Amino acid sequence: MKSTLGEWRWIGAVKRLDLTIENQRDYAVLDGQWDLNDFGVLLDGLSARRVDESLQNGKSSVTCELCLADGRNVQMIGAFTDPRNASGVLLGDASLDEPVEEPGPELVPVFQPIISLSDGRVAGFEALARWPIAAGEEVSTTQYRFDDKALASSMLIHGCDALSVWRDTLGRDDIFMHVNLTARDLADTGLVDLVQALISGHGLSNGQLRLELTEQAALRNAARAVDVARELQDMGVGLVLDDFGTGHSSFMWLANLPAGSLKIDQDLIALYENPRVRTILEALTLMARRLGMKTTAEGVEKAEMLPRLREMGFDYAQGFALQRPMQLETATDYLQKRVTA
Ligand code: G
Ligand code: MN
Repeated sequence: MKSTLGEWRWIGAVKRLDLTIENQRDYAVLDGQWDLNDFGVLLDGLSARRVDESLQNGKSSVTCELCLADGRNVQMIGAFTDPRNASGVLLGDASLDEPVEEPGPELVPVFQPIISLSDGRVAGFEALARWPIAAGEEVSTTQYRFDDKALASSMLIHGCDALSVWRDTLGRDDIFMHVNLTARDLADTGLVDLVQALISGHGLSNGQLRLELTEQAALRNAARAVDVARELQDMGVGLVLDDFGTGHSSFMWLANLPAGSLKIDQDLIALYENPRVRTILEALTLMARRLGMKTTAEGVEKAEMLPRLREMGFDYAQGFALQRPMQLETATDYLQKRVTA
């Protein structure tokens, strides 16, 4: 598993990379203030070039895999806070005693639209991870010990990148992006810093970035989850309770978390014709509205469900009946062309 090793800061005016390593003796060699050429000596040639390009080009986000001369990998993740300065976190293998992981295939971010049921417009997207097709077969995520923290960081970066592409190329700054977080991500002290760096680096508006949490994700440390959630909310990040209505979703959770919306689990949505389920769904949307929250029906597989869900009081719908997850280019095209349902 990767863990946060520390932080990095790039000061473009003096072309200096400051690395702060926290409590990780194994990585002490990285700690300090570096001239890029000197720093490059610690890395293999390709990594040195990647760092150089990422920092000198000033692209809004920075995601760099650094391969140290001893074979260990460190990820440098973050964003530019203005055209010359960037900062972020360093992730690496927790200890030298752990075997070095084989790198998995690189994930492909895909985006599934969330449609407003009142007018059929695209309100936002959920960022999802797909692994590339290898030798004609989809690579299952379970085949790889892919690590939660790196996944969430990567999806946060891709999600925020997409929002800035849509703003810059389509003039759309009214679109939101949902990114999924796990319990590990919530507990990671680097999360808030990374989110802050991405929001300011991309100049995102309040409420554009929304984090999806399942109750299971927060149960392990509910008090900390609520603290982190409040901190994120103060930064203008929306919170979404995912898979609501199944598993352990409880009303304490709803009472304590400052969430702006509820995603109702697809198993419950699939039973929308059952009279008891219908009553439950109507009560859920009413309760959400009274709490000032929006509701999304997820896993909508049939078009005929859309008017029914709207009658039941849902604000948004997401599912294969509307659109499958798409890569950035296709999603951009879709967003540009689709005006209403
Ligand atoms: O619960 P969560 O929001 O994380 O669900 C997202 C997952 O649901 C993704 O893996 C996505 O591909 C999948 N998904 C999206 N739409 C549909 C749908 O209409 N039917 C089913 N079965 N799965 C869907
Ligand atoms: Mn989700």
